[in-house]
Amino acid sequence: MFEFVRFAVADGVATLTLDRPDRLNALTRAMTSEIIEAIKLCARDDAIRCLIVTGAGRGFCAGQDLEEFQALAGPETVGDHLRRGFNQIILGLYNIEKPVIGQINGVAAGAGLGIALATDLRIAADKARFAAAFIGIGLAPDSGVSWLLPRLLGSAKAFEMLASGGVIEAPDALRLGLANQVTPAEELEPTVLALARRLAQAPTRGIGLTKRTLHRAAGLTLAEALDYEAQVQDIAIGTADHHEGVAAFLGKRAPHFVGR
Ligand code: LHQ
Repeated sequence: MFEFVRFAVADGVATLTLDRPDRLNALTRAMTSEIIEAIKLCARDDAIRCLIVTGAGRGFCAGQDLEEFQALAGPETVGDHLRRGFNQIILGLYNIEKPVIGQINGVAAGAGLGIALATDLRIAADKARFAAAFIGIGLAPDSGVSWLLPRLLGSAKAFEMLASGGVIEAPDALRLGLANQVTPAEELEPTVLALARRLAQAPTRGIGLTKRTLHRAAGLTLAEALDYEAQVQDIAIGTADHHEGVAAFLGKRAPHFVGR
């Protein structure tokens, strides 16, 4: 179905693998369209209850394919290129109301850093690196990095990383809160798969609504956030998984959540 990504679904877990390993999975137009399409597929399919995003080979994603970008001619501005392409990937991952795990197998640079930051949980291999990369080619951050990075690192560290073009290695990423967990490279895939399978058995609607409230709260006062929480809880209380969770607790048995 796709040429530049691999997309597989098993046990409620979708795995989206960026698949141009000889270019460290740098993003071409065609690959960008495929990623957007795969995210839409995940959003539409209720049987998918967790998404893993990873890269083939030794890189996660090296951002814009600079060779292709150099060769692109036409009336489209860079701004339009971003609006049509990378912005849709970032918003798609951020807004999808299911858990998204970034399986950060190697370097995440530029727009690839943006993709990593747009996931909900980043589990990194010990050899993974996070590189802003934009300043190395004289650019300002894009792909959500200006918004997501300071929220994770704080503004001073984010500026340092962006302005210096410095690279953050996996152990520092863990210490700074950029990665949730770091594993030896050979343990990355099984660790992420086990986590994804657990999340795929969890109350998916509740997780989706958790994302919604966290995102919304970022722009609200406490009083507004309290009101928004109350609105969202009115939705959560009507889910099958809420009823199952309470019934299982009172019945002293393990819950069986169906994601609705
Ligand atoms: C690549 C790339 C790449 C093509 C490695 N393109 N081939 C938005 C709008 C418009 C324009 C520009 O950008 C954006 C947003 C952005 O994403 S800006 C940031 C763009 N990305 C970069 O500037 C990163 C460029 N890459 C690097 O700095 C390094 O490759 C990193 C630090 C990612 C990894 O370094 P190494 O581990 O030493 O690998 P390498 O450099 O040897 O790369 C392996 C191959 O992949 C190599 O090809 P080769 O034929 O020599 O084996 C690279 O040329 C190729 N590659 N990134 N973005």
